[in-house]
Amino acid sequence: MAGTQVFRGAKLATMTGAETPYGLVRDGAIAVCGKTIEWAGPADALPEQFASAPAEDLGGRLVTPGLIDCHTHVVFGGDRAGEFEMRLNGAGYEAIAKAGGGINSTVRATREASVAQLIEGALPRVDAMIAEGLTTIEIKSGYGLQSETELAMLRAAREIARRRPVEVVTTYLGAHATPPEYKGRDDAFVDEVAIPVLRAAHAEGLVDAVDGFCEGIAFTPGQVARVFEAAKALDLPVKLHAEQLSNLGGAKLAASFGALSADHIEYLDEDGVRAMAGAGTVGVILPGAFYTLRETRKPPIGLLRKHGVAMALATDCNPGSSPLTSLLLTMNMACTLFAMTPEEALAGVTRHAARALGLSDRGTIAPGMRADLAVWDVAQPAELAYRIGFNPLHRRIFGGQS
Ligand code: DI6
Ligand code: FE
Repeated sequence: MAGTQVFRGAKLATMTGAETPYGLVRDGAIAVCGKTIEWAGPADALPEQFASAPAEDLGGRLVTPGLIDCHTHVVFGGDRAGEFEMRLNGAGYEAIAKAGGGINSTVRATREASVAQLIEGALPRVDAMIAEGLTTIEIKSGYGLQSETELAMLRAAREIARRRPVEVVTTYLGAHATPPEYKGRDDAFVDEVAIPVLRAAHAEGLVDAVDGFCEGIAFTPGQVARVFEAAKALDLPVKLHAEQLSNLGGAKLAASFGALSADHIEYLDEDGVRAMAGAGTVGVILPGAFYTLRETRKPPIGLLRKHGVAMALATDCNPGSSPLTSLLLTMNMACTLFAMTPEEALAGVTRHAARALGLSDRGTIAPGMRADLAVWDVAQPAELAYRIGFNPLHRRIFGGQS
């Protein structure tokens, strides 16, 4: 077939959810036409129609779906190394936030940055992720908290997809924190800024989904529900930072809106897990924030498994609670800190991450899927989560292009 390309000599971790661990095909082949996988399976079963297509031997290397980071705040101004230092000298994350530091210090720096500066700041972080096989990234707003800067963050996020071979999914996170000019007037901020700016950003085509931060230091379930109602009216999917530092019933609220995901969820209880299972809401596990904040309460992995809630894994890359740009290290942390299995970790950055973004065209190696692939110099898939600080990526294929 014209324009078709075949990869042979590949050990495929198809991640299709089939019975075999990792959906592994030991001696596999993949036929790619344009941006799409036409066929994938055992090399000796490659259909006749692909026999004459140009073929490339991958030398027995492991091929996985391209990695997907489904929760990042990778666009922001400034950094918070000073705050990191303060925490290690005894100040708490919530105390720093209440004293005007934390998220609001990044808000100040982000408001001072131009779109060009936001892009320049984010690209090295995105490049570090791409170097580890990333092909799709979600990027949130939420450090502007005023019209102009929220729009600037989302424009910067869209521009990253034009500057780099990576797909970007944007999330509007206007209800992330209350900025200083609205201090003590959270409700007014939600109604006068978070919701109207969502409508403006949506009108500019900048929003793929809507998120909120439901927490004692952020917004109540009632305030989040108002933002979600506005999202629903625009036909936008929702997701939520829920149960990170306490249990306010955020995951249950998210599930009641049919949310794509509830994220962090360290304090999630079985009731919340049941609600997520019923709604098909993905649990996004963020070990980078748990690690950085030296939290001790772990997400209820056993309950999520028991109720069949899909678990995704993401970096939560942000300057405060998770200055992390490595999905491989995220996988390792999920295994070592939360006892997720290496297979769950890989599913968390492929199949389940795609689901957390509402994307049905990626995250597995199967016919009809985007030809986003990562080729690794490893003998077995468990090595991806096993190593610490080592990058075995051999090459990345993005939309069929090397
Ligand atoms: N939870 C997080 O982990 C990030 N945002 C949120 O709602 C942290 C944001 C920050 O500290 O800058
Ligand atoms: Fe986050």
